[in-house]
Amino acid sequence: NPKESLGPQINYTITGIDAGAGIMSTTDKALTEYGLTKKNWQLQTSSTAAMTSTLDKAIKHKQPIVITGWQPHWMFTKYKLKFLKDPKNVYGKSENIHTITRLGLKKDMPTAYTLLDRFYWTPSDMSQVMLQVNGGTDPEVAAKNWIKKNPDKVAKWTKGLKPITNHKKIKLTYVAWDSEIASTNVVAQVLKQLGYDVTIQAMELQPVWASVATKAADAQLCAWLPNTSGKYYKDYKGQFEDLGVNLKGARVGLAVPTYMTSVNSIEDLLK
Ligand code: PBE
Repeated sequence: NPKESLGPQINYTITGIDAGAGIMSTTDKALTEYGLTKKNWQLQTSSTAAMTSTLDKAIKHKQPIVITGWQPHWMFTKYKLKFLKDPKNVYGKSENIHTITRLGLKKDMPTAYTLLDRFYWTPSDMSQVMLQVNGGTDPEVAAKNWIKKNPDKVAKWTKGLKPITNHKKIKLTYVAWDSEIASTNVVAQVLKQLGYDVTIQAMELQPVWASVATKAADAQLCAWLPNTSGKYYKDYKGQFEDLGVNLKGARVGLAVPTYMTSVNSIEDLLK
């Protein structure tokens, strides 16, 4: 019944993802700033896989659901979703993903540093890898496929770089989100082509930042800025090098299926 208010229909619950994600702390902030906490709204912690499976079920039955959503992600390709308007601008308008390295990498591994510095792709590039992985392709294979299909882009990143000959070890840390699985695997493959002995290790977001700050890892590609990873950017300032944007035009917010025609703004959750 579209006239019935939304809260009771979905138990005043926003379906979220892993607790460590930036989008979860931003959503906690949104709940407070929009006065939703006072109205008993809550954010449910789960995982991306659990959230998208709950979303899939809701959409099959055309039931209402509010999720923590972001782009680029295959959820926006697979389902008709819309971001809720955010008049208080809690999530920020749009975000870029940055490449972050440990201090001293430029001197220690100039070839890897140059590659990391040049690595840049579009949401559509990233989506091509994500969709393969979502379809069941192993991430390493999906990364290799993308590299094979995009030799011109890869050649721009590696222009003038000679493969190293001493098989230096390099380690990238990442959070196992679809977007970062895609970027980290692609960069890892290109570093391998450049002769590096590459390790990638998945962990939560805070340990990813800590690993680079303590030089336990060499680089990470998970920095959604200025908002989503903003807390860690501030906390670890001075203990990493920001190589700038590797993807432009990401977006984070609350999202609902487009059939929820009367819910268009976060403020509509109060109705
Ligand atoms: N995300 C996807 C991450 C960044 C990448 C939006 C789930 C987050 O920190 O919330």
